[in-house]
Amino acid sequence: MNWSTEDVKFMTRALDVAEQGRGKVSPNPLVGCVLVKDGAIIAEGWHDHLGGLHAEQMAIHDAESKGHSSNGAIAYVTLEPCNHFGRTPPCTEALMWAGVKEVIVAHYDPNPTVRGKGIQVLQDAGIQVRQGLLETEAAIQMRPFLYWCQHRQPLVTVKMAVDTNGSVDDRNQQAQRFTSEACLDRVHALRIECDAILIGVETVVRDNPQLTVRRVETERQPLRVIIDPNQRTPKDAIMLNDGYETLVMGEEFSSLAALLNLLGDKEIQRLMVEGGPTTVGSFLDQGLVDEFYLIHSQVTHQQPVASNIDAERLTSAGLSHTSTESWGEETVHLWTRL
Ligand code: AOF
Ligand code: ZN
Repeated sequence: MNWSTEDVKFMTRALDVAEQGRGKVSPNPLVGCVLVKDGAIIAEGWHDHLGGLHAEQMAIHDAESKGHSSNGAIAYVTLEPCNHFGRTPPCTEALMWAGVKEVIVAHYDPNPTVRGKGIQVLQDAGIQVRQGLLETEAAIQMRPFLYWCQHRQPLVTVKMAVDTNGSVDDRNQQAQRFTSEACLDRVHALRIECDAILIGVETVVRDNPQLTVRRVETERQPLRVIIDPNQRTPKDAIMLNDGYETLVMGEEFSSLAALLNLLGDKEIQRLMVEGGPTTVGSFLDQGLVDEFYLIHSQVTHQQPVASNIDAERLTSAGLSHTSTESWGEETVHLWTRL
């Protein structure tokens, strides 16, 4: 397909506006839409939060509220318009009703209730449809949704912080944080993009963590999951008493694949593993990690607890080093399954 620089510009904008829903739409994908007439954007919309309008419908409303007619417009949408009655009525009908003459789609919708039908219905109604513009970019943006549609399990993201020698903790002192405030902000921003956060019972016993999102504004908290085969979670653990949901998984879930299936059934599309070396090691050794954020702190522990994570172990778990970022004072290496 030949795409003009104008096409690329408008779809890039649709991808940009979709970002406004980040952390709020799961288990739906991030979706953006712009309406273009005479070479100019007349309206924009995005899927803002779960239960809110779909991107196309918000864009059509936006045009109306600005006094523009959508009749004869071209719609650039990052996801194939839906053709089903879900939490909202079908976007295909909204586009037809609005008189849109052409729809340009970045990525098809792999949701079985929608698959392929959205584009077909629009074409049957005489609307021109082209698909595939910035498809890779859209796939990256909605990766957890696409992953879950395909596997019915969550994408697994690990976060682990290590000191200058690769240690995760200091036996010398009470458990405490050893990364910067700015780094912690980034961790909370990552948490809100995940539907669930998992740790092993060791971490609960030693740190008694909250595992909530506190440093970024949010209306929902990720589900918390503790792997606890021998029922060692203290009854007074914060996570069991703060009013937010926590699942304690017993020995029947020592097979992690079964646990991932269960979370997939609960529409958990992205799981963050924040556990210690044992929990993280099990996920790695079973080849279940899709992304690994390895945070390098500048601190040196007195009595180190080895993470046992190095390039060789990550590589044998099927991961490749894809980027290096700065999170406050820390250097973060991202490893992903390609
Ligand atoms: C669109 N535009 O902005 C989004 C779509 O149950 P619902 O109504 O929330 O629909 C959810 C499904 O619709 C979701 O799984 C995905 O297939 C599609 N999302 N479709 O046309 C949008 N967010
Ligand atoms: Zn829709």
